[in-house]
Amino acid sequence: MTDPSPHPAGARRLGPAPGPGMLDPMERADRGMLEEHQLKRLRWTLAHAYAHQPFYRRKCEAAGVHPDDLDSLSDLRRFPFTTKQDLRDAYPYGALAVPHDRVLRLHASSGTTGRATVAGYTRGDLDIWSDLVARCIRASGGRPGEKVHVAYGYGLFTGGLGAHYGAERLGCTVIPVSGGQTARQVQLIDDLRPETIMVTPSYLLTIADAMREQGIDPRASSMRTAILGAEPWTEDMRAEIEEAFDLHAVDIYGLSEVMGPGVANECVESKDGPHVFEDHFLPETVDPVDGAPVPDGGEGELVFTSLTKEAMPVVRYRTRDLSRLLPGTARPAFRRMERIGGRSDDMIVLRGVNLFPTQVEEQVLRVPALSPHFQLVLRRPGRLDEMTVRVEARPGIAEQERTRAGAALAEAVREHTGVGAAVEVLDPGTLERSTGKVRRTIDERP
Ligand code: DLL
Repeated sequence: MTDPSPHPAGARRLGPAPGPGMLDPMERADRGMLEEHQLKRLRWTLAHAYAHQPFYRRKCEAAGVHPDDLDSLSDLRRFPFTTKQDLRDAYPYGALAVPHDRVLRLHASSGTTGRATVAGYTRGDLDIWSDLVARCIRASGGRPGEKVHVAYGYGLFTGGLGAHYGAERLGCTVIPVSGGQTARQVQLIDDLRPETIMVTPSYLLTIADAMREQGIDPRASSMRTAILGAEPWTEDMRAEIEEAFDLHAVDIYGLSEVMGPGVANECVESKDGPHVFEDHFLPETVDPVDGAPVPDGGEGELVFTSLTKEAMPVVRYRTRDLSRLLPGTARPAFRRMERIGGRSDDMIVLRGVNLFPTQVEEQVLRVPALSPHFQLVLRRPGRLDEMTVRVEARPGIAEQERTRAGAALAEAVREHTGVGAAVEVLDPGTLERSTGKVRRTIDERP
């Protein structure tokens, strides 16, 4: 049997809400006011994309719709989607809707699932992006005057620079470390004493291990807030990280095609999934197979329409991220998105069963003798696919206990996912450590 979770869901420790005076007017608006605002901005976006994005205009013409056909927000579903393939076909500059001399910066998506897509930003876009990331840091518990350690990678990836300018905008001192050089990260955290860290959850675990190796207790660190995203993570991982560092771990979501980090962020006073910043991004959920609308509350692929972006507006962009839209709580006008369980691209299909690495993560974290460092290896030795979970034991776990933990994990994975998997329990420190977005699945199938 699986050991019971050491971190029962619902035991979340919540942080203090920002005072109403600290919020942007739109964070305090009511739904009616927000929707009025959205409709105005949506009209502008559709007209802008139609006039300046030739690929999107062609799609509209083929579908027989024109921006003037939009009378209400619900009319948006008559408009065609924008897909990753559309943006790839437009590579490098075909999706830009303003002249080059108005584009101040370019970023690119990681390109892990094919050719990269390029994103451009005008001065106005960069300004709004900074405002929104400042909003994220505030929602997470960060305050002006504090220090923010940025360990998201700087460069074409939107994580580093996106976090950086948002922290400056809020009035924080930024420590722009970028990813990698883990020993140095530890030293800088110890010396410069940041209150907040912005980093991928997997890399924060790497940092925790490195601290312990250097004889530093992560719980004694100055950090009180961790703003974690860019990859899927689970509620159990939140508990693991909060316990390891004695801080609040909060979820930040975004994607380069839509802007970068800051499309949605959790509020530390509720920790119940990121609120989508609907004054700038209109979310929908659709059936990932046929694109049919999925009503709020149902699971579907997230689709975003930008409402204010100038350089690269996106209309109904299919993210491939699976989630649900839920009513707002801490920011009542903004809908929340359920924590992303996975991207349709990361879904493993094993002997007919669909599985996301996060489902295995949940089970790993419920076995106390196992560390959160794991990898899934897929092979096809004969005719059938096989999956091996390679997971590290926590330090100081005896051989016998490891064997028991491996068996417990194998059983939990079978019970909760329907997939039979072999489990290899490895020595601590064996698996390659993440310094950015973690790669959980090694697919060696032909
Ligand atoms: O990862 C932007 C970002 C940077 C977000 C820093 C948060 C923090 P891309 O490289 O374009 O942009 O990758 C976007 O990463 O479609 C999701 O699949 C995944 N992702 C991002 N945030 C989360 C999250 C950045 N909080 C892709 N939870 C998205 C789960 C996330 N997945």
